[in-house]
Order: sequence, then structure tokens, then C-alpha cells
Amino acid sequence: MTTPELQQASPYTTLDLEGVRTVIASLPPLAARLGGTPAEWRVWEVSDGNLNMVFVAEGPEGGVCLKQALPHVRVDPSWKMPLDRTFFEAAYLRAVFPHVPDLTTECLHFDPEQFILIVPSLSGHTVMRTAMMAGHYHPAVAAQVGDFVARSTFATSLLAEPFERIMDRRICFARNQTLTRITVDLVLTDPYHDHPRNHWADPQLTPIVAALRTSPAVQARIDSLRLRFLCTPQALLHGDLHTGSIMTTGTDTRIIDGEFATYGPIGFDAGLFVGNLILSLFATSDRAGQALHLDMIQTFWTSFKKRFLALWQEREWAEDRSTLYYATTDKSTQNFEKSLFIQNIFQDMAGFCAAEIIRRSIGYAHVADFSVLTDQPTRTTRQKAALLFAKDCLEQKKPLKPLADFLELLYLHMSAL
Ligand code: SR1
Ligand code: MG
Repeated sequence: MTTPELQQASPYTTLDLEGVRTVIASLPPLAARLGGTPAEWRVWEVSDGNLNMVFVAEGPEGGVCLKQALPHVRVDPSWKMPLDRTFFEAAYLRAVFPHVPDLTTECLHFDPEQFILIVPSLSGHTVMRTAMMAGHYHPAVAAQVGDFVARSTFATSLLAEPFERIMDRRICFARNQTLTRITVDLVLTDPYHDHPRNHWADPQLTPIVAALRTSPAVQARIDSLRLRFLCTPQALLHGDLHTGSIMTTGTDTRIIDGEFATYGPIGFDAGLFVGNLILSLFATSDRAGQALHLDMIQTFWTSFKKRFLALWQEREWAEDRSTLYYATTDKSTQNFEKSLFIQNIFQDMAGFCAAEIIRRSIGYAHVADFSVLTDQPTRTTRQKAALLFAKDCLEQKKPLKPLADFLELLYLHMSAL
């Protein structure tokens, strides 16, 4: 897939509900998917994220979800933005869908002039964050997300494909610079400086923000994470894997919204997901709910690691060993290299998880999780605990060893709840 064509035959227009109906009616395979006549279809808007317009259209036979980029950030029209993000989301789906058909949606149609992406609708599914805020925690979902991260990243890494294919894909996604800039600024830079986009309502968080900004260890770690994000193209990342980018029925889970896709360190996707689980954990009052969150973090990591290593093992049975980049047949060298590779992903995961907790608490685009806590002192205590956990994570002198040390640090900060 090449980058979007800039000369357009028909000028871009933002769709309304009738425009959505007209677009779908003009695409016979999609119209057939809905069934009936266009007049019978129900079309409604479900825009929920910060950037785009999203609609669902349903007919007697089925439904589709239509997403269109706006020339600005949806929640802030003064923040102008090019339209090409749906191109990258379509390209991401086309790259990963063959490897995770049970865990994401298929790109049914992409219009490079109107920047419209159409996928099957998920009307029986709920956004994972919404489900968790209502107290529905499903450890099985964490296992599925672990599986998704393992399969989507392994398949698009040098462990699975010749470098020529990886390089071609890197060239394509290297153009996703508007959204990569958002990540570099909003996740990995702004919270550590004074910036008008940062905000927090509770003045009791201010001393922690000051401590984050004056801690040399935090600054150094964030600098190194920013470099890793930009200079470690291990695999094609989803790029925005928070719990609002996951829809689930509790049994069937789909990862959506891959518009931030870019090549980067695998631990970035893992870290954003775990960071959002931890934000939800700190916003959860009952002990049983907290225990389920801990279970989800462990389940996610175990599932990711198991699947990633299994895929790696399968690849070693390739007949042409010259296509392998870790080609040694010596088992102990192999195991050593693999364990180092996985440990590095874990280190990245811990760092990006901390950065995600911080940006979702004091930067731009906070999470809604804490809004379930109506008692202000309780909310303050919990937000402070989450931020202090993240700060501690970034300040660790020795790398946190996979899981046990990370969880110990988490337990330590949970004792403030
Ligand atoms: C201006 S975009 C703000 C945030 O929304 C998206 O979901 C990403 O998380 C981004 O950082
Ligand atoms: Mg999104």
C-alpha cells in the first residue's frame, strides 16, 4: 500500500447521517451486507474518541461501522490536522488482520479521497473501559489482548519476515508522522514540562507533578523511552492500545482504532495496555475487583510471552534457515537470546506503562476511570497512588525483572488505597 494520493478527484466533505447512508448505498457489497433498502437502514453516530467521526449503519441483514477523519481534532476544532490517519488505520488493518482475524476487524472499504474507513460493526460489543468502569472485569480479555500483541507484532517483525518486506512496511508507516508527533508530544514529552495542554483539577497532585519534573531519574528514563519509541522499529505497533481501543462481549474481543500505527518497540503496545489496567485498578474500590485487575496484568503478560515464544519456535522449523535472523541451532544460546529479547520487551513495557499512567492523569486526554469515584478525597488518594507508582517505576535504578518485581512495586503502592 502506498501513501495517500494528494490530488483528489472529488473534494473532501464531512459526512452527516444521510451522507453515510448514500456512501454505503453506493457500495454494492456493503449494501448487500446490510440487506433491505437504504431507506430501511438505521444510521447513527457513535463518535467516542478524540479524533474522528464514527457512525454505525444497520440493516435487516447486518451492519457496518464507518469512520471518517476530520480536518481537525474532533474534540478541539481549533487543533487542525491532516486527514491521512484513516489511511494508516486501513493499512494497519490490512497488515495485521491476516494474523489476528479473530481479534480485530477487517477493512471492508477505504476511500482515499474522503478518508473513510468501513469495517464490520461491533454492536454487540462494549468498550473495555466502559465495561470495567461498570465492574465487569474479564481476565479472558487480558489473555486475548496478550495474544493479539504477540501475533500482530511477531508477524510484522524481522523474526517472521525478510527484511525487504519489513523495510517496505516501515517506509509506509514512517509517513504516519502527525499521529506519531501526538504520541511523542502528549505521551513522552509534555507532562514533564509546563505545557498548556497539561491539566489536572486537583491541586493535591501538583507536588507530585513538580517532583516528576525535577527528578533527574525520571527525566533520564523518559528521554530514553522517547528514543526507544523512535529508534527501535521492532514491529508494527497498534500505537494507542488503551482500554478504549478494545471492544468485547466478555468472550469475543476486538482491537480497534489502529490509526496511530507505526514501527516501534513491542513493549509500547504492551505498556499502554498495562498502564490502562493499572489506572483502572487504582480507580477500583473493592478488593475483589483489584485482585481481578492483578490477575489480568499477569494473564496479559503470560499470554503475550507464551504466544510470542511459540511463534518464534515455529519459525525455527523453517526449511530455509538462511531466512532466520536468529539462526543459531545451539539451544542454550537460543534460549539466552530469546530470554534477553523478552526481558527487553518487559523493560519497555514497564517504562511505557508508567508514561501512560502519567499522561492520562496530568497531560492531555485523561481517562474516565476515576470518574466513578464520587468522593473527592478518595479520588485524590487513588490518583496520587497511581502517579507515585508510575514515578517509582521510572526511577528504578535496576531493571525490574519480569513480573515479580513489577508486581511487588504495584502492591507497595496499592497499600496507600
Ligand atoms: C489529540 S489526540 C489525543 C489522544 O487521543 C488518542 O486516543 C490518543 O491516545 C491521543 O494521544
Ligand atoms: Mg482512538
